[in-house]
Parts: sequence; structure tokens; C-alpha cells
Amino acid sequence: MRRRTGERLGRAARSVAGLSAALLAKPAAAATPMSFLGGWGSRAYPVVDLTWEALIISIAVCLIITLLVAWGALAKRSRSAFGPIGAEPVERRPGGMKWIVWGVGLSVIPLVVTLIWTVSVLAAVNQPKGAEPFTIEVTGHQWWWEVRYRDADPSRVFVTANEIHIPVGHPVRLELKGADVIHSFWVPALAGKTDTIPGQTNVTWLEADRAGRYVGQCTEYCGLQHAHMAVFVIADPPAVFAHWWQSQLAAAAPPATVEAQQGQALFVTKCGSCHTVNGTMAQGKVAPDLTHLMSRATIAAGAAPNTPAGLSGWIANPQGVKPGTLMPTLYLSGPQLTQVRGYLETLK
Ligand code: HEC
Ligand SMILES: [Cu+2]
Repeated sequence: MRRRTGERLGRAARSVAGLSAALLAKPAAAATPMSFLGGWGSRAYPVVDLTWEALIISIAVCLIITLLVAWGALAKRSRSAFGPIGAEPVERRPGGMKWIVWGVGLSVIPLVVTLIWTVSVLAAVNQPKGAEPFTIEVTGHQWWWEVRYRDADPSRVFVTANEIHIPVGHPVRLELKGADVIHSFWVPALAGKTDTIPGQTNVTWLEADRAGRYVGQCTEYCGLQHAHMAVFVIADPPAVFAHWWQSQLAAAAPPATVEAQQGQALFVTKCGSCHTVNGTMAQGKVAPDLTHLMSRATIAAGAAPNTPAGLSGWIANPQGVKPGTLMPTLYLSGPQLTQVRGYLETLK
């Protein structure tokens, strides 16, 4: 019941947000608007209900105060028959105390309700109910997210970036870390904010009830490109998710064409000190793992779409796409750019 109210309000909020997103014509990163007024999973529902309660009470408080102030001002004016403003003698009339008693009494009730509600929501979302979830390690970097899927079997561990796939209807445990400065992980439709702090591991969890793509964002100011540090949670039906995980484990297939081979050689020398492509000599660890780059819809934490044009633009001039990004401009010639991009497109 509660959940349905949340969903209905959520849908209304999403259509409003969708309209404004359409009007602003944002890039791919904003394809699904970020709204904290609707939730889509067991971690989010209690928080969204509390958000609405607090929002409605706050609006009511503002309205009541506005009405009382207006009433006070207007009531005073109607008594101006006593003389010009200021000429009225200040007098102490009995009965003022009742306003204080009523005012304090009435405000204490919603405050106490909100306090109890908040504490119970914190308890409710602290731990997922049901099946023991698996763990994904998410590390905030300036300005992208490293994502490592953990498994008891080391041959099933892999690393990806910025796009986190999860199975629909299953809670997933997240271990959040920071590589450089403090970031904060926030996917509003699924869970509240949790900071990623260097030297510390924060644990949270999330769950999505419905298949889809949920947009999140770094929400702790972390430097120049903080605003271009999106994260995407993609909830897949469990069978699709299992297949995705399996496909991420494979090393990159050797390039089939001469051009792609040249691209790979260039990639290893020019890009391999920062990026990893499993199955090649490129084993850099300071930038997103590109072994399955083509399985992602966006690049550079949502700053550009993962299309041939998006990739070319990024490789040719990352500083133009995301000024200040820690990927330097590599000054490839036109043919080199085509070869490297062609090679990246084989990384399915
Ligand atoms: C000095 C290290 C460094 C080198 C060298 C480097 N990159 Fe990067 N690259 C990065 C960093 C850091 C990012 C993440 C940037 C961001 O999102 O702000 C990145 C992001 C990318 C991405 C987007 C990945 C994703 O999933 O979002 C692609 C594609 C890419 N680089 C390709 C290349 C290619 C091709 C080369 C060689 C021509 C190269 N990079 C060389 C550091 C480097
Ligand atoms: Cu950040």
C-alpha cells in the first residue's frame, strides 16, 4: 500500500522531471532524470515516504506562517482608526501566552513524528532483508567510477567502469572507496547518498524492483569535473545479468583486421600505461578498464555517448569534452585516430 503511494507519487514526479529534462535537452547522461521524489526498490521506498512527509510538513509550516504574518499585518492596519502608525501606545494585553503554548505544542508534534519516523527508516534500510547479496566494490576517482565485481571464485572477478549492472529484485551490497578525494555515491531512485572516502570503506546496498537504467551522480564536490561524474545502475532480469557477468569475464578477442591490429599496437604503446585491456599488454590501472568498452552506453562518466563520433571526439581531445580530465590529449594523427577507434570498437 505504502509502496504503491510511493510509486504513484514517483511516477508523477518523474513525468514532471522528464518534461523539464526534455525542455533542457540534456546529453545522454540525463536521459533518465534524477529524482529523489520517487523510488524503485526496497532500499528507496521507506526513504521516499519520509521525504514526502517532511516535504509536506515543511510546505504546511511555510503556509501557516505566511498566513499568520499576513493576518497580523492586515489586522493591525484595520485598527489604524486610533491614529497614525506609531502613535498607538504599546500595551501589554493578557492572553499572549496561549500563542506560545499552542505554537510550541503544535510544532513539537510533527517534529517528534519526523524524528521517530527517521530513526525507524534508518533501521529499516540499514540491512537488506532476504538473500545474502553479492558485493560490488565501487571506487570514486576524479572523475569516474571504478567498479569491481567480487566473487569467492577469483576467476569470476572483473573490473568495469561507470555502469553498474545488477539483477532485478536482488539486493546488492556495495563497498565504497575513494581513490583520491572524497566523492559521494548517489543513485536517488535506489538509495540515499554514501560518501566514498580515501582510506576508508563505507558499506551500503541497493535493490531495483524493475528493469531499467537508473542515473546517479557524484554528490560531494570533488573538483573541476564533479558535475560530469555520473554513474548508471542498470537493472537486468537475472538471466540477462548472469549472461552479462559471464561476458565481462572474457579477455578481449584478438583483432581480426590489419587496421585493428595497428590500432591495438598503438593502443598498447599510447594508452596502455593508464588503461587495461585484458588479453593484451595494456595493463594500466589508473583509468577505466576498457576490456568491454562497447558494452557501455556512455564514456567518461556520462560526459559523452559511446558512439563512433563520441569516441573519436574523446580520444582526439578529451580536454575539450571534459576540461581538466586526467586523460591527457595524445595528439594522434588522423589515420592513427581512426585505427585506435576502430580497435576500441572491437572491444565488445
Ligand atoms: C595518463 C593516463 C591516460 C592515458 C595515457 C590515456 N587515458 Fe584514456 N582515460 C584516462 C582517464 C583518467 C579516463 C577517465 C576520464 C574521466 O572520465 O574523467 C580515461 C577515459 C578514457 C575512455 C572512456 C572510458 C569510459 O568507460 O568512460 C576512453 C575510451 C579512453 N580513455 C581511451 C583512451 C585511448 C584510446 C588512449 C590512447 C590513445 C587513452 N585513453 C590514453 C587516462 C588516460
Ligand atoms: Cu566526485
